[in-house]
Amino acid sequence: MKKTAIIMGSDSDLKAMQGAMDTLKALEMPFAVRIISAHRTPEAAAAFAKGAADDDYGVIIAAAGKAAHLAGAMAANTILPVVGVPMKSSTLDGLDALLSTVQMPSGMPVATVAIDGATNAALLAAQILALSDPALAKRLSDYRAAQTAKVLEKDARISAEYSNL
Ligand code: RP5
Repeated sequence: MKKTAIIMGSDSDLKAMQGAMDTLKALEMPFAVRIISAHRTPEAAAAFAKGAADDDYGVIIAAAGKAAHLAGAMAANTILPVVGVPMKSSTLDGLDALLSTVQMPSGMPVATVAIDGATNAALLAAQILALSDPALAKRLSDYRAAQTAKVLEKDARISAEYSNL
């Protein structure tokens, strides 16, 4: 299976991205975790994106906060799908990063998930790679079924406890 890259602009993004690592692990997907910044290490960012397809990556997840250009910088240097995760910051609650990540110009797409949406970024990566991997597609279907069962179980429990019919 092709690898997924989880790139973060700073080690301060690590905690918010834990959900992506947990989800990829649960789906038995190989992934690399790197700290690469569009602004602080721009050469490394370009080099990673340019080499990613040859290095057997299939999807790049790029998480950054504030004036978040990491996902766009990745997209500029590869035709691999890039999933952008805007990071919540202390000053503008992530709205700055959301707009910076989502407002890509036509011709250069970044699939942007919610602010701190690490888990959905991993699931989107899985869905992309599952197109050519039936075993992964089965694990994704099982993941969905388990999620559905959990909600149905909560509905039954809460309904029995709180309804007054
Ligand atoms: C962004 O700036 C990073 O992705 C991080 O979310 C934010 C703050 O970085 P630090 O100053 O905490 O390293 O580039």
